[in-house]
Amino acid sequence: MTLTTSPTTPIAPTLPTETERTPASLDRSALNPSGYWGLWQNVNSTVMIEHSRSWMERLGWVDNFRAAADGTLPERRRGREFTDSDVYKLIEAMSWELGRKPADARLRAKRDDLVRIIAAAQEPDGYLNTMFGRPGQAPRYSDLEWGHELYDYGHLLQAAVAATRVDGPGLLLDIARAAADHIVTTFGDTGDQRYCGHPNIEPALVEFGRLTEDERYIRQAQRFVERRGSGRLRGGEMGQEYFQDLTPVRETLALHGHAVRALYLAAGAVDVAVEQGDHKLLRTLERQWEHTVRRRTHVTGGMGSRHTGEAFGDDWELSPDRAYCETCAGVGSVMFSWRLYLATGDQRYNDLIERTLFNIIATSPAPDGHSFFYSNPLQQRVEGEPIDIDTPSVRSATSERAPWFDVSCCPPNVSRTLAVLSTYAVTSSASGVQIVQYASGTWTVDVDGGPVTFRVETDYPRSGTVTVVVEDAPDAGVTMSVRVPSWAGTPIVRVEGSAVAHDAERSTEFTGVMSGDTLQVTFDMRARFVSPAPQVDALRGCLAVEQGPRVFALEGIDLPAGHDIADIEIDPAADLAAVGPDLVEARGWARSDDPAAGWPYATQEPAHDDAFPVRLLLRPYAHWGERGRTTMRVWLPVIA
Ligand code: FUB
Ligand code: ZN
Repeated sequence: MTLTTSPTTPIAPTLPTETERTPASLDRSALNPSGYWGLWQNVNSTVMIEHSRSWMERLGWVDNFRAAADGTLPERRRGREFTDSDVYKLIEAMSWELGRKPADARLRAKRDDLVRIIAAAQEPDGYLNTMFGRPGQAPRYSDLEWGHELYDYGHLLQAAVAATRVDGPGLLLDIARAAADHIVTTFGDTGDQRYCGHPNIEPALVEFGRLTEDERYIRQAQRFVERRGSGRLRGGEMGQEYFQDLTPVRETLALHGHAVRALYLAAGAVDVAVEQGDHKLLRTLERQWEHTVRRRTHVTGGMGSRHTGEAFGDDWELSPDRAYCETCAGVGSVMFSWRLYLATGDQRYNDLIERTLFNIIATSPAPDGHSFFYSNPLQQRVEGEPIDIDTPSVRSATSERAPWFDVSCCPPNVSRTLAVLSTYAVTSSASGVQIVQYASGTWTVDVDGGPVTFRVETDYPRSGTVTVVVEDAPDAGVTMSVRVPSWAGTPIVRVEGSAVAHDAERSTEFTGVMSGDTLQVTFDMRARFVSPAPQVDALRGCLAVEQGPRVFALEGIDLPAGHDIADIEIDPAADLAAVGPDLVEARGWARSDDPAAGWPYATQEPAHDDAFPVRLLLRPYAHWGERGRTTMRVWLPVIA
């Protein structure tokens, strides 16, 4: 079997076969460990990955594989039906980490141990799942709606892609190839014509096909994408929309149903469109993205308006307190947007990635990496109950991050994303280098004429200055561009050296960049108000505050004693002031509830003479809940 892992193949999760833009490689990039994202990577590497591993051991999710090999299933099986996938996601995160830190022998030993445990559980025909198929268990593929077998394989294949791109072929590739062959045999043209209740196998099969240069896997992904929407899944109490089985992908106008499912499917459909050169399908997916972002996405980039079904809502259904915004939906959104950016070069996709990274992915884990938000609502009305750090939590209910969940898809999803962040920051094409996310670190990428090595120095998002120091460039010079975020206006640009700066489509382009040049852009980082479209009825009369790419929030803990966050209104006429690196001051009013009013309705607007002025301190939404249980809101009512 040929493998696309020559020394020049980048190490990254998504590598389209034919592409103008190639993601940076994990082994040729490094985030500065004291930068914003470098710090997160460090917490991931030193705490989060091991935290997830130990919970999976403690709860028996790894033991399920041991029991499968021992023949002691189903008696010993523990956890929800999809826990196999979490072990695979963990292996993926560990593998990418090994791409960053190949000398980490302890991590390698733990990863390899997990791979051996999984290998022992695989059936001779490639089938691998701890929940189905043995005496006493439901038969294989007897519950495609809820069983997650193909979803689990998706994570297995993605883990194998990571391990193989990092280390070359090994046992995990063999396991994944046997599983992928089994899938093609079972679900091919002459086989079972159904598909999984939870998409994920689609992007995974495409990437596995790219890795192995085996068209069969890509064609199987295409089959799964094309079949969906034919109503072959039993809708049950959630209905077929939950599974994206109401309309074929090509006829779907906006993402709908369960948000993570919809986003993974969309990501896989982009992969299929790109590999098949299917421009019509690609355009359809771009339109789905446009509609979803315009009408079904929260200001944080969060997706999923409904707790019921963890689902997208209808157009404009963006209520802040009921927002679900699962962390995994944030990961899925990054996957979808990243594929569209690679396919089109359009910077609006990177804008959404940035928003989602700073306001969803960075919100989920606590700074110490030991606890997580599963859902990310934009308003918390009550402090909620204290979390027991020794007990898995239900998905979400309180204002504290939980150490683990009965359904713990999110923590390892964050881990696998953080580990590869340097590859999402920079792409290269024959003619140049594109810096699309700002993080301090170093990168080497290839362009026509040779490698380009540069370092980015910035404390973004705390400041808006991004400095690119070019250490090595081809003698003929290179073109480098820096994305200009949609909120940023025209940046201030400085050059030291021979490069020349131009305004380009949603970026600043530097031509004729030589070794030794320094390029600098400075974005306006003044805090600003943002208002919702009038159609978002749940947000009428409210404003939010942003600074750079970050959304800010007011927490009850910062209010004067005795005030409920529900009593606060913001004054849009007063200036916003940055009073600290992560602190914005606004002016507002506090009004007391009047129990004598009897109920919350009156024929007249409330008068202002019962309100008194308050100083409002807003902090990045990503940091909310870090100082203890509290109420919180992003959207603040404007004084009446
Ligand atoms: O079904 C597997 C995962 O569990 C989903 O992606 C999450 O939304 C959670 O329901
Ligand atoms: Zn999740």
